[in-house]
Amino acid sequence: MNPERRRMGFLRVGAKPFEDIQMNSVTTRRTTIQNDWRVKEATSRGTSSASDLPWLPAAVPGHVHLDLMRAGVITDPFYRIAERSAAWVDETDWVYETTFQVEEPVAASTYLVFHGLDTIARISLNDELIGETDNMFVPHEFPVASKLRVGTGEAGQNALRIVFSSALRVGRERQKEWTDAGNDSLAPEWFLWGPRSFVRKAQYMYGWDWGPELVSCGIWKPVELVEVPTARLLDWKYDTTFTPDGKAIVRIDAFFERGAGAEEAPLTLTAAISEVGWQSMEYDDPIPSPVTVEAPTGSGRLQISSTITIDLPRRWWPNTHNPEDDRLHPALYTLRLALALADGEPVDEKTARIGLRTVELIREPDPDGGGESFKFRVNGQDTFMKGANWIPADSFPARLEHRSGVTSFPTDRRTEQLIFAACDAGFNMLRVWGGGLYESDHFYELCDEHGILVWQDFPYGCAYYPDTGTYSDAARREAVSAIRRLRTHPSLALWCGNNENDSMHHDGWSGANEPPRYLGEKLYHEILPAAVEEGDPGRPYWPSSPYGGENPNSQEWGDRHDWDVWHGVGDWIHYPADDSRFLSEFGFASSCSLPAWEKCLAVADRWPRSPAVRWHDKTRKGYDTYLGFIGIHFPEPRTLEDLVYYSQLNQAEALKCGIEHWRRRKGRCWGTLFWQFNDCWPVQSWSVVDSELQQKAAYYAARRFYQPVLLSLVRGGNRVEAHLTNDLAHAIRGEVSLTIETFEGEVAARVSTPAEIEANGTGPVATIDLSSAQGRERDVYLHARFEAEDEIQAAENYLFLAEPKDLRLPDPGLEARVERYAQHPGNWTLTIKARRFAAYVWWRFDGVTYQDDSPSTDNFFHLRPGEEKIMGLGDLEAIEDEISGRLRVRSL
Ligand code: BMA
Repeated sequence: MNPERRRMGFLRVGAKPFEDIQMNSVTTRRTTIQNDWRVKEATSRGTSSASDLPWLPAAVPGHVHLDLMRAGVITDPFYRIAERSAAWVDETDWVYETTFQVEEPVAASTYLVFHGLDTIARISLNDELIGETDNMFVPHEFPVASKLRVGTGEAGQNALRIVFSSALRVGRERQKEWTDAGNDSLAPEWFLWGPRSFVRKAQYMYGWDWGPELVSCGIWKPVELVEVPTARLLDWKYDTTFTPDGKAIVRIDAFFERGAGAEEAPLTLTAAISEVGWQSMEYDDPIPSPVTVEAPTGSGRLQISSTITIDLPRRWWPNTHNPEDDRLHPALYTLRLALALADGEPVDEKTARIGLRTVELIREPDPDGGGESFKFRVNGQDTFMKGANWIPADSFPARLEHRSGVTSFPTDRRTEQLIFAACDAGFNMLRVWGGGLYESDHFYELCDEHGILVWQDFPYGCAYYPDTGTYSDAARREAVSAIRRLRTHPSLALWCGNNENDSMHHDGWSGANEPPRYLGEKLYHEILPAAVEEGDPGRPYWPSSPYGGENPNSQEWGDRHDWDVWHGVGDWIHYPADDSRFLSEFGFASSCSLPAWEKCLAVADRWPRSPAVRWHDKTRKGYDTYLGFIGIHFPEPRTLEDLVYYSQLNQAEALKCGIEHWRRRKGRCWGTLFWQFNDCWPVQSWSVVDSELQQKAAYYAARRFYQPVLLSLVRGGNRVEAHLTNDLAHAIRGEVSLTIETFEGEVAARVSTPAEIEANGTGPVATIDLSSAQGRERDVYLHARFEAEDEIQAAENYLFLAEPKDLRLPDPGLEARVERYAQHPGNWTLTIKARRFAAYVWWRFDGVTYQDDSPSTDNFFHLRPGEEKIMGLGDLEAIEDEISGRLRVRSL
């Protein structure tokens, strides 16, 4: 992808932030309460008490662990095995306090809004209890007009206090209450029916097979005082109809609420749509004229609708699928909604990006056999989904929240870097996995801008959940709130009920300890689909991942998680036995990068079997099995650097093997979302980008195997067949050449043949006989290349005829240099040249966390004899001294 295009991606062209609205007495005012927070241990039930720790300064948004780390009370739990010694924090209750000043009288409708409290909290204002909360995923608000102290100096000081109860302890108590009340139940079990099932809080914080157990608590999203003298916009949705003559009719439904005393005030809502340009700040032409309608009077949640017709709509396409030019950014429009008094005085405003597209989930009986299709049709095109599973990008999600308040320009660089990386690797979908979060607005905005469709799980995962009484009511309220926030994003493709709960129950994960019924079923099969139908009709809903057919994890119906590889039969060579229709999970674990290890290990820990290295492996695989998997294909890791290199190469080959197979099966298979894209701390996991945002070998492999045009190789007996898979909206034709060559560069056999593949098609295009390689399998490699007639599309691939560890590779004679790019002295290039074949060339700057965010770099690649590769490294000015003399290049 063009880096230029990417940089444009986050210019907020045309978007007008709230701060620009002129404040006056009729306008809704939102003030962030961000300063002077402090934290202390609380006694168990609500009052703060003198305990051992003094009051510590607290950051809001934040988490208690982050405050304790800053104060030096605990060691960073990511460091070595410090996670263990932080366990007491989660058994403790914590109190947060601040004071804020209110100088002017406030409107009768004034609220304290908590955008996110993690989780079980009692809130008091000026020593009066104003509310209790127990869901991390939803905002909470409380009317406070009559409770605020107003005045200058001390008279206007308001004391806000939030006491967080230990979510672990409360979860245990609720579990006992549930059982004591005679409900359907099963014996308490830490993972499938433990405290986490009873608290609506991100499930991964309780520990996962790639994440630490840091349950934590805190004010994880901003706190605001919201004054509503006249009215405020609550949320909105839109729906697009494409007419036969090519227009788009956008119907917008906005929901608002009037302030006390303003129930009858004459109000209008103006809706305006303008095109977002990527070329310049000026390119923001208003398309249709704004539409103004009168707002209804009354109280409570009021609805107001308006319709705008766009004569020449530009469609929102997923990344790499725009039929006009696959490198174009998805088209976005800016929608502005403005509530005003009849005389034009502004009352409240919302600005957002919208995209015009259709997304359907196509499930049709398969005439060629059992089961049914499972594919996404975007703007009428069947689209193979290429992507991965997204987990929260930090164990403490507040570190990712916007620091300066919900209405400000988002600043979360980490999420940005990850979405850029997904986009550069050709992803068109991410699955926001059910053990995590409903992500931040910023996350979905980035997905909108970069054409990444989102498969959104509701946050329930790998467990039974109570699903009656207050639990089902709470689930319904949570779903309504999440749906209202996320439904405006063109990237949102699908709502999904949970992660793996249906297959867990079907497969009897709890063994003899079976519950009397499927606890949680009511949520995913009644409450959540009803909430989607009501709040976001038209968006597909899927009860679970995986789901479909009698066996939810079947290969014939719905989506499938293939964990036979890794958790079952083990080695990745078994992927081609899987003929599923949509792979929403499968993966192979590897070590994190050296920079990530350097962050979390002491020098003494830096060997493959040290206790700290093993602590940062939560896969529960058994360390010898994990190392054994590597040893099937690659040499045994003797150093930490070996562990990084060989495990990452093995993972890259694993994903390549599976994904190339499933892309060849396009027509039956319509998607691969591998497990998992990112990490939340430094760890050996299935991720391809680690917590230091270092791309692993499998990330660079993804850049190759997710290209719109893929050339892949399958060995069968004494021949190799080459396949072309074309995800473009037009046919491609050109020439394929297959060459068997020794590592020294002597050609043993070559085949060249014309090749053609229809739009969105796949098929075999060439074969080569292996007899010339017989007896020399360890000394040769197969190189395949496709050149299209249009000279734009090209693809290449490699195949070894022996295991990498058995290859008789000569010294490749690598030469590498980093230098300033003559034409642009701010930019640097890296050139690597091989005299003989170099397998899996890995370069890095020793001891430096270099951020590779340049789409033109590559790593862990092969070089043919005599080949030279020049890569742009971007601007290295800031780290010029750090990297000098530190370039390291290694090959197999
Ligand atoms: C599936 C996922 C995750 C897990 C992964 C690897 O179960 O949904 O829960 O991390 O497999 O075991």
